[in-house]
Amino acid sequence: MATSYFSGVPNRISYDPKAKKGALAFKQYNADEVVEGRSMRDWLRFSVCYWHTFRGTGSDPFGPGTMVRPWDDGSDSVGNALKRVDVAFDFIDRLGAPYYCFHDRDVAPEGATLAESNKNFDTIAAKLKEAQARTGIKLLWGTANLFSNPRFMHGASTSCNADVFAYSAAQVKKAIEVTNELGGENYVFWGGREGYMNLFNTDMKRELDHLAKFMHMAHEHAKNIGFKGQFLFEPKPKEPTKHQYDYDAAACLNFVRANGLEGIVKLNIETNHATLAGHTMMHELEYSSIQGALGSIDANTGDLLLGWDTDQFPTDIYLTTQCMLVIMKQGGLAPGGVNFDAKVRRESFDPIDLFHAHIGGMDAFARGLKIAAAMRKDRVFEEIVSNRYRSYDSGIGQKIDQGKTNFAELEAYILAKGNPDPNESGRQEQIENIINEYL
Ligand code: XUL
Ligand code: CO
Repeated sequence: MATSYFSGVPNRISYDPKAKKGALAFKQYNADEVVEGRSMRDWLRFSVCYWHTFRGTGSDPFGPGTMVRPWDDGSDSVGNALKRVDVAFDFIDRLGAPYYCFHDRDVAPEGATLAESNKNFDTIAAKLKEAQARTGIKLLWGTANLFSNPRFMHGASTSCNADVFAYSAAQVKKAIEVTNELGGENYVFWGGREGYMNLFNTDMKRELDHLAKFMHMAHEHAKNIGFKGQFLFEPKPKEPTKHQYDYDAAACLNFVRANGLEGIVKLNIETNHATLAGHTMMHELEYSSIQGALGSIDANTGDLLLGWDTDQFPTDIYLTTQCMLVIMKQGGLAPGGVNFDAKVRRESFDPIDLFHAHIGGMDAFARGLKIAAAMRKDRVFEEIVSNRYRSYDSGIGQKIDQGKTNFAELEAYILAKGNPDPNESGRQEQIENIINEYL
């Protein structure tokens, strides 16, 4: 590539805790530093997302785009998309993130027909493949955009229009094939417009059955082409529809079990989606993880006062510590990773803001990783939790845990005893103080 659009930025952002405040340097993320026997690079598996970082315009419902992107001529041409690949890999390489991910339509322009779109996608995929080989940057996951084009107004695989179902299948078929060709380690299904606006015009059962059929066909195709990546659902409760079928981890896992998709689909949990569902990120992570279904995360955060999916970069150490506690407890995320499904705000329109944003997110997660490791070393929560449940370690509690008792025996036990042993304090305030001692 001739000249870089980031010539003022170091060739590789370095770990330099002594660099001046706000410098383009990591203060926490030291890729090779080993934490609990694994490098930070391998624990965190950071990924840059193409749609926000290279296609985000800064538009919102009240105004058009604000981003200044001197490499982009604003057109939907293949030439512009090819040039964007060079800029994207220059950016990701300087940042030192090992992964990226995309929707089909972020990287390549949609054509007048599916055949034309596929041709454009192939042209760009060839360039992506070459850029991956040159830089060593890998594809964390691919996905298909089944929500922007007006044809998806009623949904994709849950559309009332069977032709739209067929179109969606064809588009996903191609997106899985390209993901496979690029060595993608996962393939994500975010529901887009799979949900409803009005139950009076909706056959919910039929729509959900169609979604299940779609997923089985996707699995079948992945097997046929030898795609080894992990399938992931990305739960989100609302926006754009008022009720998305993949509402939260619980709704997704119920769908998975109800439709024989166990072992086929895990979850990609996103912070701002968790909070839109009225959950914390830690809740969604823990709920998925205890069922062996936490596959990957979309790392971002919402705004406490704005009610929509603002997709801001995560900077809150409390949040990243909670994420890392759950992720470390399950031994990591691989083949998933930490994908920044996050965008710079529309007032931050300079290219350099993209670096500050990602450096901040990576440092926040690296700090969360180190804090979580320190807590784990001291076994703070393990001891608090195991002590709290110790009544199940012997006697009647052990019998309950082992499934070796019944209502009659439990009745006899408590009648003989008179009253349960007294409860103990949950010590929540003390626990919160302990957490602050580590931050
Ligand atoms: C939408 C969202 C998507 C998915 C990929 O809220 O998070 O960008 O991550 O389709
Ligand atoms: Co997402």
